[in-house]
Parts: sequence; structure tokens; C-alpha cells
Amino acid sequence: MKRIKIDEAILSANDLIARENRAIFDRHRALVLNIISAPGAGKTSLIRSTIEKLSDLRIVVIEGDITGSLDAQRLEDITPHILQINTGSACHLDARMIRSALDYLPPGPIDLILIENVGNLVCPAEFRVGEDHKIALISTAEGDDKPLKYPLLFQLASLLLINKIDLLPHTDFSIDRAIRWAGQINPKIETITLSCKTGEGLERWIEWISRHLNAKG
Ligand SMILES: Nc1nc2c(ncn2[C@@H]2O[C@H](COP(=O)(O)OP(=O)(O)O)[C@@H](O)[C@H]2O)c(=O)[nH]1
Ligand SMILES: [Mg+2]
Repeated sequence: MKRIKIDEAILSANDLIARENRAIFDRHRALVLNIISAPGAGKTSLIRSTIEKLSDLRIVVIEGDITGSLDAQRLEDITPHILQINTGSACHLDARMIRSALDYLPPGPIDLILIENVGNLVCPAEFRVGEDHKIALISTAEGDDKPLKYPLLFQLASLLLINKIDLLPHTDFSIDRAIRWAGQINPKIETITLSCKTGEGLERWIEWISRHLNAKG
């Protein structure tokens, strides 16, 4: 008798669909960023600022929520290209969910696809969806120990964004500690500190995106 470990089976099935997603993304020549954070760290705010700053690019947003479409509604005035996925009880987006949204991509080239994953630092990191990069977003309001407590995300992410630096005077968050701990888990991770509220640091995030768009050609 062979006992199948369900988790492994689910994950490898997920990875097969992630590969299909990747092929679809490649046909559109899109750079795909999977943005992962705890609830309230600033994913929707970041996406809004990004669309505003990169208004000459063709950008599609995929919104993942357990229920409802409040975040999509917050973006509707600046882009028509929003695909909403409701995960039901699932605390993450998986490759199959993303695959079902890709039938609704606008035709032709797309520069950038921004995926707002379900707010959670654990499960979203476990599921590849065919993205180019996972972006780990934390905010100064939630403590600087997140890299140590949720290492998988920081191990897999290409970039750590530390948002809400405007709140630093009111918190005990240490940027140095957060960067050091993230670096211990993933020496290759880059870090950008920013505030979606004041706009400080956003230009470095935009430069990071431009660099990766150029690298894709
Ligand atoms: N002070 C401050 N508030 C922010 C910043 N970025 C986002 N917020 C606020 O934090 C709350 C949650 O942001 P949201 O983008 O909805 O986070 P999400 O749940 O990760 O999508 C909202 O009230 C935002 O206005 C920031 O840089 N500074
Ligand atoms: Mg949001």
C-alpha cells in the first residue's frame, strides 16, 4: 500500500498549474508580482500608488479576497483592469484560482500584473502561482519580528517592502533589525522602505519595477 501525503500531492498539482499560468503570462510578456502581507500592511494602497506612478504602462490587478470586492472598488476609478477572485474559506490564492482568472485577461501585451494575495503571512507563501517574484510587505505598525516568525515568505521573496515609515516615530519598529533578520533568512533579499501615505520611498519601488521590466526585455 502506498500512502499519499495529501499536502505534497496538492502542492505538486499546484505547481503544474503554476507552470501553465507562467506560459500564459509569458504570452502576454507580463512581469508578475505576487504581493503578500498581513491584513492592513498596505497592499491595496501600494497597488494604487503603483498604478498612479506607472500610468503609461499596461497594468492588470488580480485581487484575492476571502469574500467581497472592497479593495477592487478602491481601484476602479484608476484602472478598468481588475480581476476579482473570492477564495471562499481559503486563506491564500493558489495556481488554480489564478488560472481561472487568466481567461479574462485583456488581449495583447501586458507590462505588469500585480496580484494582491489574501492578507496573511503564512499560506500565501506556500503556493506558487506562476509569478516572477513574491514581494513581502510589512509595515512599521506590526512589529519588526515578522521575518523571524514567518520565515518561508522572506526566504522566497525577492523584495522586502517596509511600509508606513511615516509612523516610525510612534512605534518601536527597528528598520535595522527587520533588515538584519530578513537577511539572515534570505541573504539575497532586497529591501525598500516607503510610505504609501506620504509617497516617501515610492520612487525606489518604481525603479525596482522598471529594472525588472527591463530585465524581461
Ligand atoms: N500611516 C500610514 N497608513 C497607511 C500607509 N499605507 C497604507 N496605510 C493605511 O493602512 C490601512 C490599510 O491599508 P490597505 O492598503 O488597505 O492594506 P491591505 O489590507 O494590505 O490592502 C489603510 O487605512 C491605509 O490608508 C502608510 O504608508 N502610512
Ligand atoms: Mg487590500
